[in-house]
Amino acid sequence: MKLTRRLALAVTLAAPLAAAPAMAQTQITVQHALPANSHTGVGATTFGQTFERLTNGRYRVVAQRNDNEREMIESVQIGTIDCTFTSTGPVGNFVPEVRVFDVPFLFRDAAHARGVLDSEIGQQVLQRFQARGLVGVIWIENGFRNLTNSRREVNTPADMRGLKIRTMENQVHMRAFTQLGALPTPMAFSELIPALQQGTVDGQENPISVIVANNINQVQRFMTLTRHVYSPQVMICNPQTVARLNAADRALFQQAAQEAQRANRARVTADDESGVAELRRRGMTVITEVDTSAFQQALAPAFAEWERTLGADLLRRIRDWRPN
Ligand code: EAX
Repeated sequence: MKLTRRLALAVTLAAPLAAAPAMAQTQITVQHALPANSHTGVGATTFGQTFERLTNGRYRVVAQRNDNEREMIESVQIGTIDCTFTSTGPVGNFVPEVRVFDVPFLFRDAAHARGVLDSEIGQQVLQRFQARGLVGVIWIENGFRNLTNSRREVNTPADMRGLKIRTMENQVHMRAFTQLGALPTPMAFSELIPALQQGTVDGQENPISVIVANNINQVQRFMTLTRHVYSPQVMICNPQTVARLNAADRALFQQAAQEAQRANRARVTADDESGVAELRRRGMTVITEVDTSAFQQALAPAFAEWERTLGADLLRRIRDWRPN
């Protein structure tokens, strides 16, 4: 067949496709710090799948991993990525009001924490993101943080003396570990595993979900179920990303974020239920009977400081919060 006829035939065959208007598809990029198969990855992918479904494919959500949370927040602020799911670890350096949730032993259990964050207390803190060029969309969850180290069993605060502990770049956490006699060493999550492998630090602290998902048991021998801090995560977006949504799509966006919160929290609950047995199966020594009151007593001077710097009334309201 002559070339001219082949081209003519090709154009004819393509015509119906060319006539159908190509469906415009807007891409939204979401970054998070952990593997896809983790409580954070589940949150991000659930958000993406739900928002794409609810908008009939008018939006495409691309979930990417970036294990430097401060970097992700900066990228959202300047608009190089649309959204991030991040722990509140570094967030207090951008939105100081968030630090109140980082106070050790503040929450009785996950239900208490989730209730406070979803209540007007948590919503008022989300509103503070706007003044910092960010949109706090919804609270999700990292979980209760536990101590691990490669040196020795830690049963009491005295056992922590002299341990070099990696912390997030979080002033409240650093103050707490200093008060306990440890040597806090702040760094991004991306630097953690190499620092543990090289012995730059002796230990770290993270929720069971993070420890299991990142095989931190491979570089840490001991874990003490201190549950010393409840670690929120938060979905943060660039204001332009949200402003470009019309009212109907913004409602769908929020609905997808709520779906992500549900999936993320369910995964943390499941990880907490199975994580100790899993980490012991992997060879970790896990101490579960912990005298947390001893740790709380050792932190008394720091608590007095946080009452002054983070607000005694707000801390009391959080501690006293009960479901209706
Ligand atoms: O967000 O940096 C941390 O220890 C965080 O808990 C981790 O990146 C999960």
